[in-house]
Amino acid sequence: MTTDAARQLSTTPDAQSQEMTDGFQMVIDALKLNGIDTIFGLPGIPITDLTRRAQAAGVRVISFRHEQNAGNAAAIAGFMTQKPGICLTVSAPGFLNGLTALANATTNCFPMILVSGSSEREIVDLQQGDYEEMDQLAVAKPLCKAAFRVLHAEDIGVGIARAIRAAVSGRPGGVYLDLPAKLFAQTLDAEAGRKALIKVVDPAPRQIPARDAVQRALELLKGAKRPLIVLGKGAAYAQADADIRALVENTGIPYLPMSMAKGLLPDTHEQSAAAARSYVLPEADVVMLVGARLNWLLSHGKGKTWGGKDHKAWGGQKFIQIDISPQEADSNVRIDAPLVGDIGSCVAALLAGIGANWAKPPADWLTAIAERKGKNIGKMAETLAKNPTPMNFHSALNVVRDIVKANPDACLVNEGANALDFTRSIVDMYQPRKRLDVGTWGVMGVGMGFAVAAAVVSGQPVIAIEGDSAFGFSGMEVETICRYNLPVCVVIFNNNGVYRGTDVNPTGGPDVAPTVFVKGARYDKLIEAFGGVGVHATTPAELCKAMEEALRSRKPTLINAVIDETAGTESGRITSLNPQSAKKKTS
Ligand SMILES: Cc1ncc(C[n+]2csc(CCOP(=O)(O)OP(=O)(O)O)c2C)c(N)n1
Ligand SMILES: [Mg+2]
Repeated sequence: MTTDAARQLSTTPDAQSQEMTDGFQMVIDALKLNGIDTIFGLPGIPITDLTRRAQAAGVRVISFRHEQNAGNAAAIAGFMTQKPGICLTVSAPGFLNGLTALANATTNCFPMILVSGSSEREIVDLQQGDYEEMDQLAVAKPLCKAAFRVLHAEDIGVGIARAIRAAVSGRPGGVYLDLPAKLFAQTLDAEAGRKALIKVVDPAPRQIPARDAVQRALELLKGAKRPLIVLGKGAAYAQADADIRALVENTGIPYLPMSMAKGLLPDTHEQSAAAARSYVLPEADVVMLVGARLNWLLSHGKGKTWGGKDHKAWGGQKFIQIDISPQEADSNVRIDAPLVGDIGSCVAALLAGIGANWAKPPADWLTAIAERKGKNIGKMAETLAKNPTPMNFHSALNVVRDIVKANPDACLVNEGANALDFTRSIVDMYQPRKRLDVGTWGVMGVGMGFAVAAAVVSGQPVIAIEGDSAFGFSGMEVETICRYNLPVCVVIFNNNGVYRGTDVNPTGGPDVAPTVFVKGARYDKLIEAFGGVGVHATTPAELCKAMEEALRSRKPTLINAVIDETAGTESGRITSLNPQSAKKKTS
């Protein structure tokens, strides 16, 4: 502990008349006052003492090896708890390392606050070349929901209150808070400091939908012959689990969960139409979107996926869209009944209107879906039962699927291309907010940050299913996992590369193809360097044994699961997004 910190902590009530506080303490006090008990970060000038003193003050400080991973941890902690996750970094390069996570949080509507120390304003603004000089506020602004800078210690309370409100109110997102080095050292009378703090009252106020908008939505739903509900990540975030389930069950309408809404209702629910997705999207006549945006993940609500004649044509659906942002409707196609408000309030209002006597959807619609589902699930069961050598995605995921079923409390982190797509479609989730993945951007690198935060926030075991490429983006955090002794079981689906391991260099030169890694790499050895458990698994039986043991022991574990290097496809399920030149190949 620094002498400053020791002095601070040893201040007795008797000395209260001269009791002073400082910028460091004000930041810690402001966070604690607002129920923030964890900081994800990476120390260095000017925030090293802030990390020490936060820990001394009882805040849990999780120290990472790279700021991007700390940022991703903060973001997913925000998603899981509805409290803004805090990522703390040093200036310029540390800030920039955290910025990708901040931008990703904003894109995904995860509430987080990137708090970065910064260099001396006078020097930065005159561009005189300070240590880690950068106008961080200006850089952050276009990439987040709001950005603030605090110059005076007495404004720290306001700065943190504004950051919290911006992060969690309305549509949640990433917020940047710039704290210049000089701020931390400023002192002020402790009593004045205490009075300048703000405990934010009702940081995410409910937004009640208008009655006529609810009525319009209900009318549309009532007239539907082939209705469908789409549950998005926003619905999972809302923590309105019981009401959302009641909405689905009381109406009897089939539903599709988006990736991170899996488990909001158990994926095995009879009304889940996930296994008949390609049938229900084009066939539905009224679609109710609950916290789901019509972005690329839903093919923008148009094109062949939705029954349109070509990739730009609209299908015939009418849409009801529940969203907290009044600007979301009509972003891609016409929304016939926008319902603006927080998801909990909107769903509660709909439920009240639906009552007990709502007519279930026509039987022919439900039967047609059930038939497709049955057929597809049967086909998948056949594929999963095969036991090829080497192991492929399916035979490995058959194991993961059973392990997750037996451990429904565990969080499932997932990234990769094939490793992502196959896991999403094969592994059922049973509880809300347990599936944490690459989200709106399909970004690689969230894996270990998400895994650390999920373990810290939930106290439950975490299973991370990682493509070997995906893992590489955050792999050094296995040291963090070991250091904090977190119950994380990382499973690397090692197919020797990005998408597959079979590409060859067409020139015949010594460099391998751009998508190919060292063949037969032993990722399991990495975690052993830090005292964790490493396992090399080449069969489903070995994988099963290792995962069961990891979940039982709660020891940090990394399983190198060897997957057939020919098994994957280019970009997984989104091959079509790769640009194809119209130019004829000459060779
Ligand atoms: C930050 C970032 N960089 C690059 C990509 C492009 N990309 C998409 S998936 C992927 C890796 C796929 O390989 P792997 O994780 O091994 O999964 P596999 O398909 O082999 O199972 C990459 C590099 C991305 N999505 N995000
Ligand atoms: Mg791979």
